[in-house]
Amino acid sequence: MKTNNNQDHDVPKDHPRYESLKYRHKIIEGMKKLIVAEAGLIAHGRGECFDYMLGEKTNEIAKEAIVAAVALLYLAKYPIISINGNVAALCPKELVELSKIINAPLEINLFYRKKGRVEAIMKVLEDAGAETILGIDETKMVEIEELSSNRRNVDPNGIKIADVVFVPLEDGDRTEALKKIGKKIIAVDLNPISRTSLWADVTIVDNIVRTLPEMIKIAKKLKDAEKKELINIVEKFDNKNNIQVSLDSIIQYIKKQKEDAFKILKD
Ligand code: PTJ
Repeated sequence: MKTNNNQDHDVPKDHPRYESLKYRHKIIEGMKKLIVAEAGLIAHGRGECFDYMLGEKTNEIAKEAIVAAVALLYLAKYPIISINGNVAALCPKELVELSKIINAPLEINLFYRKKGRVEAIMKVLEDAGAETILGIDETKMVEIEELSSNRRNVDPNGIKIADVVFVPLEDGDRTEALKKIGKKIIAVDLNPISRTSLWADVTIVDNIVRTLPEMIKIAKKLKDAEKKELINIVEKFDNKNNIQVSLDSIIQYIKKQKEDAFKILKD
């Protein structure tokens, strides 16, 4: 039997699952460097499963949600980008670029606290060009009382005062708590019926690795847009419809696979 001794995770570019394996290995490497929590591997696997059912592409409704998300971030008084281990491992450069374009600080806010994780995430963001990172000084943190998880400790100059919080890849408890204290939430979640997806004001049902480059593109396009235009985009966006259409995409994709799945065996 052939064994796979490939310990450095080099994936041949012609591998049919190259993209997916590349990001899987980024998560594994991230875990070895303490950036990603052990549970982050499981979260990633759950995401992969939904991504598969979305055809591993950014669909039209996700693109609409991305435009609404960017408009909402531009309209915010204090927008903030919340960073966890998975996003930091998958797309640090894009997080930093988006943060600079829309002028929204990055705040590290972790579910699984473990010694060395904040520092490891800080390093990967700094290596990607981040200048200011919030959520790093434990002594200055304040609590969000409505939340019982580790995520309740937030930066007084970040999530605490933010009116719009961008939470890529999130657990449901915090989204609910942040909503209850009046914040607007933008979430990226491949699972359209997670509690985060349902609670958020704008849910981008897509893979964060595709969403961030698209957000950067739209952020550049809307940079000089008038406030009226941004308000119009946000008002026209309907998150309930967005989630329902995302679920329809999954249903249609599965139906198509029911017909087409075995065709690949003929190639
Ligand atoms: O770094 P920490 O300590 O803050 O922990 C981060 C994780 C992600 C481990 C923590 O927040 C967690 O346990 O999250 P959940 O509850 O597993 O939720 C993660 C959600 O993200 C699930 O609904 C997944 O389907 C979704 N997801 C996973 N990978 C991606 C994704 N959504 C978008 N893009 C992905 N690449």
